[in-house]
Amino acid sequence: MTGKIEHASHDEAPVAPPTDFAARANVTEQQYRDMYARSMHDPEGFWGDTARELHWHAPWDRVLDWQSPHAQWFVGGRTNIAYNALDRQVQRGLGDRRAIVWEGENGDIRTYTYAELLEQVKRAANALLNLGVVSGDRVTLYLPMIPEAAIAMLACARIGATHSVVFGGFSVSALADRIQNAQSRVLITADASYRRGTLVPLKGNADAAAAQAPVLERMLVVCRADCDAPMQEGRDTYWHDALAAASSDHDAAPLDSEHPLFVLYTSGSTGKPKGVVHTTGGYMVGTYLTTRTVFDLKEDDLYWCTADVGWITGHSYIVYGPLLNGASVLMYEGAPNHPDWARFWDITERHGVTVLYTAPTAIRSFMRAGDDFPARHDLSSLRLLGSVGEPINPEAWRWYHRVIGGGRCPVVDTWWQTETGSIMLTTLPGAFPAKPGTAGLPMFGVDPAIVTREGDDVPDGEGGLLVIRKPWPSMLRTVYGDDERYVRTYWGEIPGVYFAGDGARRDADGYITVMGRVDDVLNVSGHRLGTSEIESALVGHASVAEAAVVGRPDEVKGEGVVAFVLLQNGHTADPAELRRHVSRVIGALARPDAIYIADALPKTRSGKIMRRFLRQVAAGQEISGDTSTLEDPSVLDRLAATPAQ
Ligand code: 6R9
Repeated sequence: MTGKIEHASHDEAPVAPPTDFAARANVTEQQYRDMYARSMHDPEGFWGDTARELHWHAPWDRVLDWQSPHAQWFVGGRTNIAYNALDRQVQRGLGDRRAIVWEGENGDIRTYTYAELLEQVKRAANALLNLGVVSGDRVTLYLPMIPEAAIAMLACARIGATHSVVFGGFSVSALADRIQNAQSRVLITADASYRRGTLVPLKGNADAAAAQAPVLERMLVVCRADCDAPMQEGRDTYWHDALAAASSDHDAAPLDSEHPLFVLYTSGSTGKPKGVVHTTGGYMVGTYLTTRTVFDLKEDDLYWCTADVGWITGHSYIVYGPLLNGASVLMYEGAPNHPDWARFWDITERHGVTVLYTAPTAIRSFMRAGDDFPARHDLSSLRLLGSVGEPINPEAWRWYHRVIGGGRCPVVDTWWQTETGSIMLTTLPGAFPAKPGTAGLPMFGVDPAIVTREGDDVPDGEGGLLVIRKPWPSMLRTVYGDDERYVRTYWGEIPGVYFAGDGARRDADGYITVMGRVDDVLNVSGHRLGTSEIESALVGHASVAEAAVVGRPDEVKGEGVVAFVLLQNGHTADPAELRRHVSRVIGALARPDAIYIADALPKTRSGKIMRRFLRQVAAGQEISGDTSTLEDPSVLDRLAATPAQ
């Protein structure tokens, strides 16, 4: 599938929220305008008041200390995000409310109330302490979508251990790299996970990663499936044994507001994935406020975000933001098409999901599978829909709105990034009409601009680079172990402002349409992948001399991975083996969709690969543009005649 995705144009008809939705909305148009204006002219007052809605063990001295590009929020304050997510809810009388309703792919169902979740988290916190984990240590999590993932994150947060969650789809070597980079002595994993009816052997991967990560000392192993993974004496302990042996008494550690809460690795345009560092207080306040306002949460909602906890969306909008608001969260372990494409709609109907937050790539898959699947289910419990991960094309937006939302649910298209920690742009559901394909207005405290590479403003309606001009509470603080990379990557490209790689334009109403990455980062099914990572995986194979990777439009995945490969002398092409190799090195999500075995790459005289031309070849387009800077323009004709494999 290489169909071109239709992108948002200026003339999409706005879709107003239904009047009854708007009448009950947590934020009205006027409230948004007042709150936003205050967040711009009095940020310290605005954020101080918001933060005071949560519990602080000790008050802050200053709301913001901005030594550009380093921010500290709620300086000197002490708090604990797990305390705010759990103990505070129980104290507010919400102990019996459902915190997590979990459904396994195989049909298992477990429910935790806030009181039950708190008890589990306290035991897990003590279990970690019993392993010798202390505040400031990094703990790596490599887990399926099971409640223990949230419990483990919150347990780390409770004792001040910094969690590093690695997506369960990542390979052994990607896991080992992250364990080693974070210098993490403890890994929490599971025996296996259900995915499309088969068992994914997480513990086997964890064992293999441990062999490549000498820093690792201990493993806690959740028994999700059959519990028959081999356990290494002295190193591995079953989670259930460790929790049973641990006390259920634990006081949350009063942590400095800037204490590192987690590291989350994400791809950039160069080098290895970066460990994005988020801290405690600012991230807590940012996810708390955005969850309440964007998802319009009410007491009786059952909120479902279909992301994986291995990504930022899972951190901010499955675990922290919803629990900080006392929400009931649905969590699902498995694939959207198991046993068939109606699984999400079956879950929605049976559990009565009211707010659904998913990704454009999933929506496009549902569209292709056909309207019959949602039609088999009663989706009338839904009242609000959300989208995240990549630009949503208007056609998919309208389908989501009409077929899933029955035409009555607002759709919030939310733009943000691992680095931003919380939602930055969206159209608040009861406050403004939405424009299909357009994220919309800035969230509180967010000061966006569309600029040129030199930092000059671009007129409304024209494309440019999306930057943020002021610090915000949930912004990343640094790159783990490499602050210089933080400064250079995010604040050095366009001096004085935050830039993380997206192109966008703004219309006359101030709505911002994010058009996608302008750097060498691909967005494949909503997952970020650096082309350089895939290239270095490919050149790591004995048969490959050189590789260049680009994206091509893909009807379902948004972008597909296309690799141009030059072979070493004497080697023959084996595209299937190269795909397996990329899966082994990074994970199946990075596997190339098409491979071109080339005899040369289009390079400038200074040796720089001109990816622009490779993108044209990959998309099956005519070569266009100035080829005179190429050392050997005939390379392009030969490439265009090369079959993709
Ligand atoms: C939350 C998340 C971030 C990149 C980002 C952009 C793309 C995410 C989007 C969107 C257009 C949206 N992106 N949401 N583009 N509209 N609503 O996805 O974080 O994995 O770090 O990816 O995803 O390109 O720069 P992350």
